[in-house]
Amino acid sequence: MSTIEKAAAAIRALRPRNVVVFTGAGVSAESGIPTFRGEGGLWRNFRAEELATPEAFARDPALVWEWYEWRRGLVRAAEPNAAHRAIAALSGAVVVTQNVDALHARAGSADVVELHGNLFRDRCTRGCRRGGQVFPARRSGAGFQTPAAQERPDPLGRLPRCECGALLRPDIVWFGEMLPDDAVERATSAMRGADLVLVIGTSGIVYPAAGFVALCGGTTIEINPQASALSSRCTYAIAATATAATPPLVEAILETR
Ligand code: BV8
Ligand code: ZN
Repeated sequence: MSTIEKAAAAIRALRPRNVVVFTGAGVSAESGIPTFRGEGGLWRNFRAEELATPEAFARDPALVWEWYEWRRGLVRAAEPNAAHRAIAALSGAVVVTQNVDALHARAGSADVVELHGNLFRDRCTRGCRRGGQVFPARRSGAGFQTPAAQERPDPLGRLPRCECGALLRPDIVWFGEMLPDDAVERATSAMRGADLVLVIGTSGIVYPAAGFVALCGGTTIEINPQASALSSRCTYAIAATATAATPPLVEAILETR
């Protein structure tokens, strides 16, 4: 019996009522979005840890904006894959994602907790929040293009600014920054109440996100072609890709409803 079949049998026996799907960059890999630490994980020869920091933005906001606009272009050109779509078929499930690509929402998942923010939202560096909302994603299409570094006559003058005059920044959690309180609360309560957590496509390296999985007292099933820092703590570790293993596990969950 394969590990997928064993895990599916366990799901049928469990008849889970509170399902959480915890995802990392690997769930979007088959949509063509490079992961952070896998092969091809270099983002246009930058590492996330070099640019996804407040210090990098303070040092060279135009470079950081250029990097995020490049990533926005990648994600806009991508489509949710069979794993995102299978997860979206799990009505009532809470998706707790480390990803900022919004592909779960585009696939139709209704209850998504974005631990690390959203690539397509901006926010004011001075903290303006009209009505408690962050600024909506700016115009679609080409989005914000910075000129190449050497042509930046007045980079700050060409960067997106809030109406208060301060720079806008991507509404994303950078390294060294706290996760949004509401996301932490929602993820904590979902994990604590879960009788089944699918852990899909994460190396389990980044904290505090990776620590949420340990809050689940129920069955945890990992899907990852490589062993991760979470594999040994999961009830089942399925060495397969997200699009190969997620649909059969979702089917087993739906059969129990
Ligand atoms: C915090 C948004 C504390 C950015 C991200 C030193 C200095 C500063 C901080 C630290 C430090 N040491 C440790 C820390 C803490 C740090 C951290 O954990 N660092 C790691 C690198 C060690 N964490 C933080 O900084 C967090 N904040 O700690 O604040 C604090 C305390 C007090 C006061 C103030 C602050 C904030 C972390 C959030 C960072 N932002 N994203 C952006 O996207 O630009 S994290 C980034 O990594 C992404 O969100 C990504 O999702 C996430 C986690 O990575 P994974 O998703 O797991 O991706 P990865 O590439 O690693 O793995 C992919 C997996 O998929 C692999 O296992 C692969 O095998 C698998 N895979 C591949 N293909 C497939 C597949 N699986 C299935 N199917 C496939 N086809
Ligand atoms: Zn402002």
